[in-house]
Parts: sequence; structure tokens; C-alpha cells
Amino acid sequence: MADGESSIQPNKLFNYKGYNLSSIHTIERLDQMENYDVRDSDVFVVTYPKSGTIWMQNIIKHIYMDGDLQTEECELSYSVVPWLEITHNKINTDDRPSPRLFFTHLPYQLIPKALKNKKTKVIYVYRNPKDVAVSYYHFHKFANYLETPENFGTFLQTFLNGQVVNDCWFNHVRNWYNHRHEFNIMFHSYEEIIKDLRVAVLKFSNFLGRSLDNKHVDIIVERSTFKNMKSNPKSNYENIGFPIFNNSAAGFMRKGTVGDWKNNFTVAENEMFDRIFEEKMKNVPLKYTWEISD
Ligand code: PPS
Repeated sequence: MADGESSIQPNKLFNYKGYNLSSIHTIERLDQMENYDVRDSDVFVVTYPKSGTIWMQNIIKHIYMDGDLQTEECELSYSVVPWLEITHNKINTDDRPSPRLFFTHLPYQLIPKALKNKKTKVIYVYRNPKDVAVSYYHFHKFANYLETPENFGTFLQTFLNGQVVNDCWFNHVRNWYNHRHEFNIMFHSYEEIIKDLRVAVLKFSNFLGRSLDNKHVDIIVERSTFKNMKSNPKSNYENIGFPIFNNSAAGFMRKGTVGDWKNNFTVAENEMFDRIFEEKMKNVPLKYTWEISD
């Protein structure tokens, strides 16, 4: 930290209508969500934190880029695909021309009512929750507005209890999945994007009704690899930096792998997690990938 600069203090969770959020959320904006005016042409990417949000922002941003992609200057992902429930520096992202692209971490219960039974396209991306927990743990060390956990074991307990920003992973995925018939929604896993980025880009663009030529797809794939996003501040948010983030910790682009949980969970933690997962997700037949062999 440079002389004269001071870090921001971590915020306690605050409860909004029964959900744990943080003070980066404002009640004023959250209150607007219920009756938020949704357009048929809007696109919503929905994720629980640490499940591939900035990756999806980067992919969707490029899917909607027109013109000569090879020369076109890339805009900041969060300017093109802003966070619905947060007002970025009081910039009004609501009045943009269609198609408006958004991402949200909101649980099903807090989503705009007008999103239901509409043509509006929703892409829900989920990730295996053991890797989500590990990624979220490291993010707590990186984000100065979050309490730094004592160690992974204590964080895992808070994560399992839903005592983290955006609440409980199990409820988030289960509720969105159980209410899927109310939306024009596709579910996609983070791991399937890792397995075949090109196929995933094609699935997303087909779902969004964007027909892209091969060159366009090649460029999206090239610009969405972990390595290229990590070196591109427009995609990796390094420009946000201090004081919101702790520049000495792993950033948004930390590892980007499947199965890092094996380096963090003890055998007992893993067994406990499996029991809870089994019980809470037994009626949610989504496909999970816990590891990928080389
Ligand atoms: S946040 O804070 O909720 O917006 O975080 P989110 O973007 O959802 O998740 C961050 C994790 O996504 C990984 N990521 C990627 N993995 C593979 N390839 C690409 N291109 C990519 N972009 C982001 C990022 O590395 C974080 O995971 P971990 O496991 O921490 O590395």
C-alpha cells in the first residue's frame, strides 16, 4: 500500500429480504429490482459468484460485437455487460439501446418479476460447488470489502451455511433450476466451457439467435482463453485495483481450472460436503464435473 492510501474496511453481510448481500449493494437499487422494466430483447447471464461470470461477460460482449473484430477496440466487459443489481459509479445502464446485456448474481426470489414468462433470454452458468468454494475463499483475500477468512476450513463452513455474499450456493442453483419453466433459459456448466470453448461459444450464440461466421467465432475463442483474458485488463478487471481489491492477492483470473478443490479440501471436509450435496441437490439433475483427467 502506498503512503497516504488507506484500504477500505471489510463490510459485514447485510440481510435483504432474507438473503445475505453486502454493502456494495444499495437498498435503493435492490428495491428497484422487483418491478424492473425488462425488455424481450434483453439478455441476462445469471451466476452464483465465482462460477464464470467474467468469462461469460467476455464471451457475450464479443458475441454482440459488430464490425471488424480484428481491429475493433474492446470495451470493458462490465461496461458492455453490466451488473444488474449494482449501479456502477452511478452510471445509468438502464436506458441503453437494445439489446441490453446484463449479468446478475440475484437469487431467483429477488429477480425482476417481468423476466418471467417473457422471451428474454437467460443463460444460467453453474460450476461445481467445491471449486466455487475454493475460488470464493481466495476472492475473500483479494476483495478488501470482504472479511479475510482465517483459513479454508472456517470459510468452507461459512460457505455451506450461506453466510457469504449472495447467500447459499445450493439454494441459488436449486431455485433457479426448479423455476426454469418460467424463463426462456439455458443452463450451462463452467466445466463444459473449459472442455470445449468453441462448442460453448456456438451454443451460446445459437441460443441468442446470433449467427456468427467462423472468423468471428475464432476471435471470440482466442480472446476468451484464460491466458488471453488474464493479460487483457478490459476483460480481467485489473484496472479496478486498489482500494477495492488487494493487488498482492490472486485476482479474478486466479487459476481457471477444474478440480482445484482437491488441493484445498481435507478428506473429512470432502466427505461432509458430499453428504450435504447429496441431500440438498438430489432433485436437481444437473450434470456436474468435479475433475477433468489430462
Ligand atoms: S465473480 O467475482 O463472481 O465475478 O467471479 P467469476 O467471474 O464468477 O468467477 C471467477 C472464476 O472464473 C475463472 N475464469 C476462467 N476460467 C477459465 N477460463 C477463463 N477464461 C476464465 N475467466 C475467468 C477465474 O479464474 C475464477 O476461478 P478461479 O478458480 O478462482 O481461478
